Amino acid sequence: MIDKVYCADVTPEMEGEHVKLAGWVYRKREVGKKVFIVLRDSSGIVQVVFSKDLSEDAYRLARTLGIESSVVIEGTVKADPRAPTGAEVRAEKIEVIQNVEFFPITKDASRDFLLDVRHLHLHSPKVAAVMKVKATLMQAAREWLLQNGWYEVFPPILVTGAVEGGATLFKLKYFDKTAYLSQSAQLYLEAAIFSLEKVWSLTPSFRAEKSRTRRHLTEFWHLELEAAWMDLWDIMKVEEELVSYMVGRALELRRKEIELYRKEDLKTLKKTVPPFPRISYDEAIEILQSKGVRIEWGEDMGADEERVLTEEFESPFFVYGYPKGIKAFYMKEDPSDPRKVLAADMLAPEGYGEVIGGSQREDDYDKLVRRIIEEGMDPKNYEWYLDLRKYGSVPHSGFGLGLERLVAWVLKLDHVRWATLFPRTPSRLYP
Ligand code: NSS
Repeated sequence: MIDKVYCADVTPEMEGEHVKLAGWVYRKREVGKKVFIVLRDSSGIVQVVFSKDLSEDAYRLARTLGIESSVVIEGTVKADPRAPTGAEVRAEKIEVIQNVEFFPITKDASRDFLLDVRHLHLHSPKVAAVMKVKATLMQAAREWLLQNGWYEVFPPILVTGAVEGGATLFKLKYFDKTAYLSQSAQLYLEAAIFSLEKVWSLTPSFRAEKSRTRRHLTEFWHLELEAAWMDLWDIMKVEEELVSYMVGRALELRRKEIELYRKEDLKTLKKTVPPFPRISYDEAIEILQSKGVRIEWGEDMGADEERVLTEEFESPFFVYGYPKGIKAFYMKEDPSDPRKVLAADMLAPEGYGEVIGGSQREDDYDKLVRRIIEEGMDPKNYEWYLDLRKYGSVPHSGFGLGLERLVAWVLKLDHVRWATLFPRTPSRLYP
């Protein structure tokens, strides 16, 4: 329907214009001899008035409509300060595509029920706002990546080995072999830098995480970057520039949607400007201990510890220089302290915590083999990856950003599952 006018495009300046609208019934009320319908489509809403005097047929049809019915309406624009958007459409004609007698989602629906009927929950403009913000964050990422000379690549999802530990691998039968669902494109991106130097990908990543936290999905969208010739400090700069650009563009292009969730509370988003604060893991442990958190040097920080740490910051920030024992095999040993690796996580403020995990990669063949063995893995399974350290090895670094985690923070959602179309968690595979 190419001649359709979008609801949000109906403005008082269009007074007197004839328009055709197509959408869904969002609200309906009857007052005297009039039916007021708030029509919604992907752009927003507009009020449509049906009066017996103008068109008796349309008025009678409008009276029968249930919430979420799909309709095509023709009418004339009338400026009206009382209408929610300052203009309304006086209906002359209506075509009912489908009348819905009863929409299963009512005001008192529980959150569990909303997830059970997620396919219908997606009708909600408030849910659509999340998806628009997510799309805009990725649009911004693409803009930034293009402007800065990064190549998009398309890595495999069916893989033969772990990147982030065997415990969270999803295993599947691959003819007479075993395959896994990718946890991260990283190892493949590392291979791609030898000709493309700066590469990125957006893929679903899978983690068989049984942990039921507000920041874990079993399937999430993973934005990963990998670059030759960059050390940890270089890649941290890339991270803060990319993330501040994404957040800045979202504020610019999706203010209305963000305010739906955050109201006036935009301070941390506005403070997302480089350089982000940087603290070492050692400092992080000291801060936590001084705040009464029981954690010792060498232990990993979970969501709870990170939440406490975020109280110290008003923008995203970095924690760098983690102990080797709690980080992945591919991270480069810190030449100035072999107990540590050249890794940095980016944490979002307001209790959210880790949104990015990144590091410089171990580029030394012998050290990498040793790390693989130490982690209890078989170097034979990583032969191709080890080859990358034999034929023109270069210093290189990269990171992965969990898109749902970024969205959850930007919109202050209480769980990453609300940041994805159809969330996958240990207890949810349907719809
Ligand atoms: O495990 S990570 O910390 N790091 C990697 O996967 C690296 N191999 C990425 C790389 O360097 N190319 O995951 C990266 C980010 C992490 O900071 C989260 O934001 C997100 O991916 N992530 C998740 N989001 C949602 N659910 C789950 N389960 C999850 N796991 C990681």
